Amino acid sequence: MKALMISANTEYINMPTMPLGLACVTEAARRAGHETELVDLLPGHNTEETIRRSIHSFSPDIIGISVRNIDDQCMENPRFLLDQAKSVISSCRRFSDAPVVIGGAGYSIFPESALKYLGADMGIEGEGEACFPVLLDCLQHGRPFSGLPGLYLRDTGIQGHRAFERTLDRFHMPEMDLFSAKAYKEEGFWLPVQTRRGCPMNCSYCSTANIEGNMIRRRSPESVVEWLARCVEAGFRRFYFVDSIFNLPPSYALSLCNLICEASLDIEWRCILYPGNIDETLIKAMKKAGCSEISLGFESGCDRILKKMNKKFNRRDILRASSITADYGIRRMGFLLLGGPGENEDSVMESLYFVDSLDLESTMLTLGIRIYPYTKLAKIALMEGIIKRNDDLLLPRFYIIKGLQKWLKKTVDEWIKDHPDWIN
Ligand code: B12
Repeated sequence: MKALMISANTEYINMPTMPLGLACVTEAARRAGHETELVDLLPGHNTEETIRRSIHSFSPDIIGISVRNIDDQCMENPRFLLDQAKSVISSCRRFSDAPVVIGGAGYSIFPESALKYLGADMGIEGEGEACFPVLLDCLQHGRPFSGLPGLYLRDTGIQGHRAFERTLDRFHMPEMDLFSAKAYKEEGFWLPVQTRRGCPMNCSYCSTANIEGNMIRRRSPESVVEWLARCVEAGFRRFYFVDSIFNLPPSYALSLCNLICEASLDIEWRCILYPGNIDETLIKAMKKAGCSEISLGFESGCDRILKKMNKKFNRRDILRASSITADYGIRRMGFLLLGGPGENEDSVMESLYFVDSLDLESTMLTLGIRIYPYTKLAKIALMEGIIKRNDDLLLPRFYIIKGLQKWLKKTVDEWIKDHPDWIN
């Protein structure tokens, strides 16, 4: 089968992101003997023309499209990014009769409603490496799709419950030719690398369990380092560990860092650090292995709110994480998510002053929290009448505690004026 794989994301918000997930699925399909071509629409200029040309020259039997972003999670002025994917699908329909299959993080949070909204033929919820090649085989040999794990059809819905591969080494990491590095050169980029999937932390607002499940599944650190070494050989030097939490479990993170050091890879990397239970030995090893920046996802600086968010750390832990990383010269970007359940003027001011005292290199402030299905936040929002039972939440809905919005906006605007390194 000839599978044209398209990454629909054209957003530069925060940083340009290379389509690692689509590359993983493409790698799996070609290792299963199918002919593939990957088109990354981000660096291009004329999406419709790029699609037309790719379809014309490749003549695909099937088109796989990766849907990363639904929206930008900005309450004040939300941008609904799914329409970009919708127009990519329309272009595919214009130039080809091949069936269109969608997947990706954005799709997996809303498998039914996103499929309906986007008008694709099928969707694969969760990781695509196992199901997509089997789907291609079924299409090639005219076999039925029933029972395929995580597959949704537009007309008949789910075909089989999604599966979570326990040993990620069963899925090959993508070869470098799947990343159009040259096209990204001008922007500068951090090559994404994933070592683990799944998050058991169950933060009250988070959608990761919907996307990757709540059990940590890993690649062996050896296979990750072997891949990094090949990337270095191919000329890549900067990496972004896209695991939801880099330091979980800490023993895994430590082995990974030690192996990177042993391999003498001269690389620079960033990751997302959970502020709980930080051990100096790990931070030291991270620095030695090339970590230059961490995203510290604490979200609040008030213990009462942290508890409500189901965070397993407190202000003391955040302070410790921040000061140890600073001691090792690692840049720190902090995140504050203000206006959630239980928030009041005191807790907001406590957070602002606390984060100010950390003296981070930068802080990202978000007002209001995007509500995702199956979360504790969605339950609270339903109880408080902010959302309705039949609201599928595909169109972004936000939680902001009643009565605080105006004051919060004014306070944050004033705060940011005096803090040039804070971003809203
Ligand atoms: C790391 C990360 C970032 C990093 C990215 C760094 C980098 N260099 O790539 C940073 C911090 C920069 C970032 C920024 C943003 N992010 Co972000 N990010 C993530 C995170 C944690 C991991 C993404 C990732 O790379 N996963 C690893 C790859 C391998 O997995 P994958 O892409 O999901 O692919 C698998 C499957 O989905 C599937 N699949 C993928 N494509 C396809 C295609 C087909 C055909 C099939 C069958 C299957 C399939 O198979 C793949 C392999 O198993 C996710 C949350 C999560 N746990 O997924 C959020 C997430 C994707 N981000 C999200 C958002 C919103 C954003 C921002 C808009 C936030 C902002 N306002 O700044 C920006 C947008 C950036 C951009 N330019 O597009 C949302 C998207 C949902 C939504 N509401 O839109 C997520 C889901 C988090 C959330 N809130 O729920 N992000």
